[in-house]
Amino acid sequence: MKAGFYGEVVLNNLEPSAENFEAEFIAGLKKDPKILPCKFFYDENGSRLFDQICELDEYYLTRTETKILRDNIGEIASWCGRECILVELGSGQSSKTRLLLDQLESPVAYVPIDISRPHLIRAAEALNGDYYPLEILPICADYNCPLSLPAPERNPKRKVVFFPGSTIGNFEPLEAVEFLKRIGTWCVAGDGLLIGVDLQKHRQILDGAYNDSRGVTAAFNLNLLRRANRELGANFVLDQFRHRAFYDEGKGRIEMRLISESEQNVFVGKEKIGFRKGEFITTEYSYKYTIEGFSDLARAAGWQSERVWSDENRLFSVHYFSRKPEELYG
Ligand code: AVJ
Repeated sequence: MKAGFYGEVVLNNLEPSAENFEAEFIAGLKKDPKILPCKFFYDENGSRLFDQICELDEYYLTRTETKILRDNIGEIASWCGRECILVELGSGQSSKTRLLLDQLESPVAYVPIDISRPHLIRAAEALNGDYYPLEILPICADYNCPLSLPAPERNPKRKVVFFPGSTIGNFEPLEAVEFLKRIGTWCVAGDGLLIGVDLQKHRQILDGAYNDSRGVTAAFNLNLLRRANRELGANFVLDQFRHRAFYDEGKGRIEMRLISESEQNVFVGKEKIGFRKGEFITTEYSYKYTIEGFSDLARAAGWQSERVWSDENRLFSVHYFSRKPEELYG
C-alpha cells in the first residue's frame, strides 16, 4: 500500500457479459457485408496488443498526441481549471492521464471508464496514492451504453471529459454527433471536453500505421477470431484469414478487414457462417478529420470549440470544447 492511499479503489462493474459478445458477434457475421463492432478487440490479450501498437514507429498517433499534450500541458490544464473532476473514456493504461494529473490544480476526482476490466483495475491501482487526495472512481463499462457517473466526496468546480487516442474516429460521423450529445448530458454549461482527433493526411502514412511491418496490427485484428474461438466455441482457422487495413480517402476513414483466404464455413456455437474466397469482415472504422470538420461536428452536438493544438506536421489534433448553454445548441 502506498503512502497517502485514499482507501481501496472500488470498481463500479458494468462489464458487458459473454452473452452480449455472442449475440452481437453472430449478428454482425450474419450481416451482408459482414461487420463487427471494434469494442470486442479489447479482451486482455487485445488490450496488450493495442498497447504494443502504440509503441510502433509507424503508429504515429499515440506518440504525436502525447507530444502535443506534453508541449501544451500548462495551457490545457488551465482550460480545465482548478478542482475539476476528470472523466476519461477508454482509459486503458491511463498513461496520458498522468501528464494531465501532474499539471491540474487540485483535481477532485478521476473517473476512468474502460471495457477491459484487468486493464482498468491495474491502471487505477497504479495511480492510487500518487495523487492524494484525488479520488479514483473506476467504471468497467461499454461507454456506449447509458451509465451514470459516481458522485465524488468533494464538489468539483467543473467536469472535464477526456477522450484521447482518436477513439472518436471509431464512430461514423453521425454516430459521433449522437455520442458527443450523450456525453453532453453528463455536463452543464461551461464543462469541458478534451479530445484527441486524428487528422486526414497522405495515405502512405495511414497505410503504414494500420498495416505495420511487424504484424502487430494483424495480430490485434486476428485476435478477435481467437477470442471468438476461446469464448464462443467458434472454430475459425486463423491462417485462413488475413488482416488488411484499407484507406477510403473519399470517406476519410481506415477500414480494418479480416479477409477470408478461401471459401469456407465457420461455426460460432451452433451458427454456421459461410465465407466466399476474398470476402471480408469489417472489424473497425477509424475516421480521420480536418480540424474544421471536427469542430463543426462537435458544434452540432452542443460543444463550442475553444482551442485546438496540433503538432508541426499536422498529423494529429487535440481539442478543448466547452459545453454550450442549452439555448445555443445545434
Ligand atoms: C484506439 C480506436 C484509436 O483507430 O487507430 C489501432 C485502434 N486499430 N490500430 C485507431 C487501432 C488499429 C485505434 N483507436
